[in-house]
Amino acid sequence: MGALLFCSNLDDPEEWRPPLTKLMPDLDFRVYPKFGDPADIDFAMVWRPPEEGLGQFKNLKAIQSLGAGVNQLNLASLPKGVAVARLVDEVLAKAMAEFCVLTALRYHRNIDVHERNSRVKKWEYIIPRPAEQRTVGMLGLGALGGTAAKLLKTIGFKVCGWSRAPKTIEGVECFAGPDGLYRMAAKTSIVICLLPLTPETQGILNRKLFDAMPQGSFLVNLGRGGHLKEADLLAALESGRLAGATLDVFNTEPLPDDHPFWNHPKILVTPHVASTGGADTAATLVVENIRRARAGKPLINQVDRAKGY
Ligand code: NDP
Ligand code: OXD
Repeated sequence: MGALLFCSNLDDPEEWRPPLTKLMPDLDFRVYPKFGDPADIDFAMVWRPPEEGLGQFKNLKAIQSLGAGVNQLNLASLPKGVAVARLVDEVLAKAMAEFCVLTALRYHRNIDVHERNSRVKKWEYIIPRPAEQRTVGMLGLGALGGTAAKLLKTIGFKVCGWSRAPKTIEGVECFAGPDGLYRMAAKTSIVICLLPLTPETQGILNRKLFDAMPQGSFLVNLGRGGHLKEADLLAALESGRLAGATLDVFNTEPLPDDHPFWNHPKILVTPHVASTGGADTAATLVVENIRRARAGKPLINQVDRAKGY
């Protein structure tokens, strides 16, 4: 039987080893760079591939991303014919949906303004509006965006969503395709990005999108740093086109100390914490994928390498 290679500069292998070996006691769990004979490795759990790539593992059947996103794997660089799966489950999706509700309510109930006011002892009564008068737009209606859209709906918000292929979700006004994006943006004063980062979505949070949104709207980026044109955001906040932004993901993480986002009064920086899956709950899914890979079956959450997500 083959061995599993664990390779991450972020994740602790000792968090994964116990739940995986509990479910699969004969699992041969090896941690990069001490993997022994590369020919033994048939399954890899990876956040970012090592610098030399994964080409030396000639018997590799599948790669389990340690994230829900896979852009950091650089799909084109991975050995051809090897299946790739994303790590996303109900626990992660629920935590992400909570974060979306939290950020949407923070803007909807003007908490960002009250936070700023409280620093300068300013008593400003702003009449709260019902959630039904606010439209939130989700960019991405997949495992995460779709779950968040439904939870936002239960709060009372009007919810719109945008995907690549047309979709139907009860209670959510769905848009698709490039022109659908701007039709949706015109209706939504809080846009939340939960897209995968692909060549098509790179830089999609840009001036054209901000100009299509109502004056004084809000942006929440939970996808990847590469979705955002940073200079366009700063200009939109400066002009008042956007009234605030919450950013959880960045081109360089941790965000460098001298980055202008840190001290910006209208930007909330969070350190890639919108959601995360725990090893304990996700181990079942990983073990199932090890079994499937070894049996030559499609993986759970298998990525379409041509589409990039
Ligand atoms: P999915 O693959 O399940 O869904 C992706 C969605 O984006 C789909 O609705 C898809 O459309 C849509 N989409 C993709 N490309 C385009 C396009 N060109 N135009 C319009 N819509 C497009 O992904 P998840 O929901 O699981 O995850 C989304 C992203 O969230 C991840 O890739 C990752 O970057 C990020 N993430 C962030 C975390 C954080 O803590 N900040 C944690 C986990 C993930 P269609 O349905 O038509 O295919
Ligand atoms: C991600 C994750 O892909 O944290 O961002 O899972």
